[in-house]
Amino acid sequence: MTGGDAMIRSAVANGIDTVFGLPGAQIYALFEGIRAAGVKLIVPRHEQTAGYMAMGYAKSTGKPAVFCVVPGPGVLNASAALCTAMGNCSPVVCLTGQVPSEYLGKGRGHLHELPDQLATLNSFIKQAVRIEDPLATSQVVNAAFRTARTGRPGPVSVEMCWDTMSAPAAITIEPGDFAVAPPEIDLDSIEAAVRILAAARRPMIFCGAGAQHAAEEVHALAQTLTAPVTAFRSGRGVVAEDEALGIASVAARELWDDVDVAVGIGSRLEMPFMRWRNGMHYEARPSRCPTLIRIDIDPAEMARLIPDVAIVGDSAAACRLLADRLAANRRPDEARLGEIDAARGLARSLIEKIQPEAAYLDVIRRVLPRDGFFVPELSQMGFASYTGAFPVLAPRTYVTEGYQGTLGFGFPTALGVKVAQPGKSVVSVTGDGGFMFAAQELATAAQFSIGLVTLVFNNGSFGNVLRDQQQQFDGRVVGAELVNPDFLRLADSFGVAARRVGSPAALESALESALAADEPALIEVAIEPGSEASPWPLIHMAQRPSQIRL
Ligand SMILES: Cc1ncc(C[n+]2csc(CCOP(=O)(O)OP(=O)(O)O)c2C)c(N)n1
Repeated sequence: MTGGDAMIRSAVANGIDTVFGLPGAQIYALFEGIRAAGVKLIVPRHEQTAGYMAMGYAKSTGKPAVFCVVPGPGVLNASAALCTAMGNCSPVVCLTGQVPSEYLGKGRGHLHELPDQLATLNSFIKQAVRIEDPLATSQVVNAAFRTARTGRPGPVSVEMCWDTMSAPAAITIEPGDFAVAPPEIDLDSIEAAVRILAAARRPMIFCGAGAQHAAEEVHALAQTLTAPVTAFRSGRGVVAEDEALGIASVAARELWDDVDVAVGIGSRLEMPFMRWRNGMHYEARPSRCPTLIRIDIDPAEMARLIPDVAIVGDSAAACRLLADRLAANRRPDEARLGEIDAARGLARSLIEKIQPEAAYLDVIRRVLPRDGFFVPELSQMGFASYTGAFPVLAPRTYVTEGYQGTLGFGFPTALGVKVAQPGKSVVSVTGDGGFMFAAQELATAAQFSIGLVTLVFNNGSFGNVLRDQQQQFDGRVVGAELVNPDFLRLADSFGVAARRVGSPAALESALESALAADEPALIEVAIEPGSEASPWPLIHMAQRPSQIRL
């Protein structure tokens, strides 16, 4: 087999049955390998989408996903997806090529040559490696999958030179490497946390992406403590936000000032320490802070934000140990449940003032099944959804971009989510600006029958920028107004069904029928430019929400 065959067969040995990829001469051997192995291939119209689709696949399943692109410009086209996957902890594996081995490092200017692709990638993804010896292909690819899944998950790339990838060699494929051993948990740290939590009066739990696989154990811990469980983006849905202990950010902020012990689970704790405080000021050891317990698989996190008790290990195992040890020490706290409910009610009354976003998000929540997927964007609807205006009801169903805030990730990522979740409803909720970053992928949706429903909220502007500029620069607007295509005719020309609506009620029936059809669909929602209430007072909350005037 060729090196390319071996790369694909090794990916298959690691559980891969679908690849997102865009071909080119240097990686023809990879595509021949995809064909020979019978792997499903989805070909988008830009490499960024190959990366985002893999990210959506990985984020919504918790399993690794693979994309294949040409080196140099192909890899760089996918680089925004790769840095986003790094930020949101997606185990994405990029298989790519390289110049012929005799040209490596010569600077001769061979096709797709970068001065140092490995160094470039290694500066912002988890690891980039090259297969130097074709006979070691299986071991290198297995190690790449292990790296992507071990510790804090993240993107990895594996490259191979054009000549070695194309040449036949006597390569053996070893079984995939599925056993990822988490670090052993130091029981002293568990005991220290138990002592603090046993006496905690108003503990609160913050989840991040690192808690998504641990829903049962987080529930057990939360119930033992009668602790509200909250999250900003990546950790939402671990505890459903319509359960007694599940709350989104606004309700959590209302309770925060009285919290005596905060427990971070697989979370960077961006919300309390960067959003609810001065985001320009960095404190590794925050002042004015409840006692802080952090559970994280990445020991480096404990230096970036220093807790009182650091538990390094798998969050499911750590929560189980804590819940078991605390069960005898704690009683259900009815009064606390009342406080959580009151905070939820207050949050709802404030969120209802964020119009029309709240009304549209209500409709989407009503129509989308509990286990349906919602992929937001950097947009008025997306930002408003952070507040709890869109309650998240199941793990992994709210697929976000994490701290990179990458405009344009939403539609292509949602395509990948739908490929991974063919039997589930998937909705991409985007602004007109963000949608146009990858609008041509309507072709991919049509060609591969990806039944994603995309809602384009069209306010004819980079609305967030428009409002910021109007508010901060005496009404002067620079570079925020857009001239858009006719989205219905655009979608139609790609063979994608499209409708335009202008009210939440009209969206309700349009969304119901689009989801029922389970075919690629675009719904344009016409929004008067500048008419959206700003969701930001309910995102950067220096004060308790009950003191905020909207
Ligand atoms: C890659 C990238 N480029 C630029 C931005 C800055 N940015 C954030 S929101 C936004 C405007 C989004 O406009 P649109 O998608 O139309 O949504 P709206 O705010 O109008 O609802 C821009 C330009 C960003 N976050 N990411």
